[in-house]
Amino acid sequence: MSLIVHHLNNSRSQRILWLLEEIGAAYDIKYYDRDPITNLAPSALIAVHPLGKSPVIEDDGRVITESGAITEYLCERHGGGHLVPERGTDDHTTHLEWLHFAEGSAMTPILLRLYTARIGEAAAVLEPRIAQQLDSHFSYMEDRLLPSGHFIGDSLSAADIMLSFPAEIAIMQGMAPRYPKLADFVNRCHDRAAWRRARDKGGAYYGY
Ligand SMILES: N[C@@H](CCC(=O)N[C@@H](CS)C(=O)NCC(=O)O)C(=O)O
Repeated sequence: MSLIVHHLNNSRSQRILWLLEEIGAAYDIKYYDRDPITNLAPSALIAVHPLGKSPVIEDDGRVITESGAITEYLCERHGGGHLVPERGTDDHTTHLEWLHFAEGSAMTPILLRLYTARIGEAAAVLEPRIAQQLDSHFSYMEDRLLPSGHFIGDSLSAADIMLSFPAEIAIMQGMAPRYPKLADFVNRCHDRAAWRRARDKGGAYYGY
């Protein structure tokens, strides 16, 4: 089989497994476990790509990194037109915006909070700005979720899959009461048969 996902437990690569299950592509998984103390990826991932991060995929020997790029690549190469609005439409442009918002914008305050939480009082001066940015990004998602339960159109898109990761973090951090539509969105993602297949194949995923 030529398509391989280098998959780290409890990580963003879970949504790549989900995407592959949704489009019905055949793939193999190479598993990597986070260090139980540092929570970092093992050095074996550096042998795959210098950044040593996950997800990384290999397709016919071509190594590809970055969730957003991997998602676009897999949809185009193996997606058969599923999960992406028709090119040239306004929905396609909106889809690109959301797909890249997930890593390019939403993850920034999430990661800042993750790191500053470890240094406690020393980070107090940054806290108001981080809290404001977290609320700004999650509120934007909450407000733009459509009555269909998706970010674009009436059905699941690749952008929904990308956005599921920051949405899951909001819910894991206890924000469901503040963002109830995001909480529903996460529940509906997890109810999908393809999501459950991916979870079963991927192993540990934050207790979900
Ligand atoms: N923007 C990258 C982020 C990749 C990333 O940071 N992955 C995390 C997993 S969620 C990772 O590999 N962390 C392990 C480490 O940094 O050692 C993407 O979306 O692919």
